Amino acid sequence: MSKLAFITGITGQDGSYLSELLLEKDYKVFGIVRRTSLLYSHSRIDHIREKLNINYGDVSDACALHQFFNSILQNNLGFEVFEIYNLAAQSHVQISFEIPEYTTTIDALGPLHILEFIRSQPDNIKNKIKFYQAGTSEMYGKVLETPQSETTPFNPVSPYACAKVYAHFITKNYREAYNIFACNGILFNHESPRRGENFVTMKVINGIKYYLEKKKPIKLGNIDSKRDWGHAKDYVKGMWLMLQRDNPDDYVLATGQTQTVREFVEKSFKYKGIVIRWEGQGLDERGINNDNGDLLVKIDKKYFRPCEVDLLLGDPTKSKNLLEWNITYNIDELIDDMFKN
Ligand code: NAP
Ligand code: G4F
Repeated sequence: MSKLAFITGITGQDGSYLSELLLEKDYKVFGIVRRTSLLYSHSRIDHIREKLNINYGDVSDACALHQFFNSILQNNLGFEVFEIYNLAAQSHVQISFEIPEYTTTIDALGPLHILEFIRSQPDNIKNKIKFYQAGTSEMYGKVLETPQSETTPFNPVSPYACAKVYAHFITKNYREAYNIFACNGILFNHESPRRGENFVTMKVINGIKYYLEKKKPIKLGNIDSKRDWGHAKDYVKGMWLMLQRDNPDDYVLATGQTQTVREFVEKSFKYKGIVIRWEGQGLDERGINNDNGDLLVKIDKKYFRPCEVDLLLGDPTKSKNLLEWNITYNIDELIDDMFKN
């Protein structure tokens, strides 16, 4: 009897770590990749590519998605479980202000296309399908409570977060209306050496490497927002654990610690033995190398968002107690891994 897993967003940061985890656990892993004019965008899964079953697809194309699901089920009769992880998203918050409709199509309607497939299945198949929806702490937006837990109301402040709130509630709705095993993960920021280059942590790590080589400063936006940063490897384990429970539910994954972007910058420079001192205010603020006066950080208004999420701090108590989920990387170990790998 085979354990089947299907991952949308398999070429992304989380999709690549989740694929590795599921292969180790002897799942047959399926996924979709988008057609691109160059293949380098699949580089996060190059090392395991021959072990994966990949088709071209897009979560906006329900027809192709359903055909792929049907062919998997027909070719694996008698399967034990079919776990579907919906990780595909336009996942960049600032970019969602530039392409709100596209973000909504992918991030809100993508999961609905999958849930509709599950709903259409006869009970004997439906009962063996489990669904994971990649929800986010961005849904808390201008937070109404700190720390944020599964019971904290959402108050989204970006097109990305609004789309994810729809995805959260449609997942819950299909769980309750159609008795589908569907879980929402509410994941706080998680990073890794595979993080996309335009998220702030990777931008800082790459920026420091570039400074050491070329003496050029890093340009950043709001450095006073606070984030609860963990390591993606820990978070994909949590996704899998959610689907191993007897009953579906929603869970927060977070470290329970928060830092400003400024503190992340300071810690990352310190890792390379550089002490940064701040001068000026607002858009004129600058980070200076305390030893030699070099300009390390410049503030650029281009990276400010129309609305900002000021403070994220998660309460992972439920996941710790029910999933026995724990983090294995603190912020310093995360920075170490991002520099070394
Ligand atoms: P990521 O690195 O940006 O990966 C996104 C993945 O989605 C990529 O594989 C991308 O494919 C794929 N994708 C985008 N649009 C698609 C479409 N229309 N059809 C099919 N695939 C599509 O994101 P991540 O950091 O791994 O995050 C995974 C999921 O967790 C996302 O849903 C994100 O919103 C959510 N999340 C992330 C965090 C975090 O801190 N990382 C926290 C909470 C929630 P390409 O490679 O072709 O671009
Ligand atoms: O790294 P970020 O772009 O991550 P953000 O916006 O928190 O979103 C990430 O985490 C969410 C979970 O809470 C995910 F759902 C989402 O998919 C994504 O993975 O920005 C972090 C903070 C923000 O306050 C931003 O304004 O850093 C600030 N920032 C300052 N300068 C910058 C920059 N962010 C980016 N990307 N680039 C900058 O230059």
